Amino acid sequence: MKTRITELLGIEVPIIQGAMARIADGKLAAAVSEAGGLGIIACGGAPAEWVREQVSIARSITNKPLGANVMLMDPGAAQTAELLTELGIDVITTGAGSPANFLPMWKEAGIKVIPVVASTALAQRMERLGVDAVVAEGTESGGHIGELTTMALVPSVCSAVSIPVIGAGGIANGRGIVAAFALGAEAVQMGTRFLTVEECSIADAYKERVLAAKDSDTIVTGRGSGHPARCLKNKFARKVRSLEADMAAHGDELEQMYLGSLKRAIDGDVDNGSMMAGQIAALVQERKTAQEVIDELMDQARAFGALDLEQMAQANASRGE
Ligand code: TUI
Repeated sequence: MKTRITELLGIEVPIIQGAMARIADGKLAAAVSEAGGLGIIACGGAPAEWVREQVSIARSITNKPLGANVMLMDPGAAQTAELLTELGIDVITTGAGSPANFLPMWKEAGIKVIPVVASTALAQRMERLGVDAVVAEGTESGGHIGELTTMALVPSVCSAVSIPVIGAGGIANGRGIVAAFALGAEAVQMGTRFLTVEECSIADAYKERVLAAKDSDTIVTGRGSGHPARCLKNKFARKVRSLEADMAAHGDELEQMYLGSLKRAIDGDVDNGSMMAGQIAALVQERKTAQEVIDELMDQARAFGALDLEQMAQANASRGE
């Protein structure tokens, strides 16, 4: 199917795999791209050698368009930004800040740039800078989050900008895709839905927690330190929340706890790790391949017979005319 996003990126279905820090590697991203969506390698916190290796792994699996994410709070963001340009990545998404400093370099190299935004004001600033599209990510998402819900953010961003908008946060099935399009999106980004696919390399114990999660099983840590992040409830998250009640007394201890917390989760320590996941983990109930997930999502979305996704995307593309 065609929307402004599938045309812009040269992909077959309007589904982008969210960049999940320390999780979304070359193997996962390649599987999603090969299935017709856009796979994204998450470079946040990763050394240059790892990024180089993952891009090479992905390229050995697929020749289809491939993306990478630069986490702007990462102290190594500038180095990653340059490396990805050198490696000739097709698409760069950014998170947790403004990519203004890197934009001229990326555009010069012909890279499609898609910042993730959590507010309408930032979406407008990004459009003025000349980005290709934005991901409007609601607070239902896993990982680092803003305040606004997808339901409020996506239509607000769509009314304020003319570039295409990708909806994200709380989307994991065909209903979610159709809902995002109804709000004005021309594609969706999903992270949590891809946590349990075969090509995702996290420990089985983490996957089992995602599969078992109910809708009330996520919690937001880090509000106290100004870096809110949604993860599954566990011993780690509860301890962080209780220490956050008194930041002055526990700031140092919290910093120690966060060190390596993503890696612990990915390695299967479901008690002491931070298992990032979105609220929609409740809907993720099976293990499939990336190809099976993408096929199922598109079948489900199309099954809402009265709602033609391509027609909706065309209407969304001509908004404001
Ligand atoms: O970036 C994300 N999600 C992430 S990053 C990440 S890595 C991490 N590791 C450990 C602890 C915490 C994080 C995990 N998940 N999503 C995109 C996103 N960007 N969400 C919200 C924002 C955002 C917030 C404020 C973007 C810009 C912004 O303001 C920038 C400005 O200049 O106004």
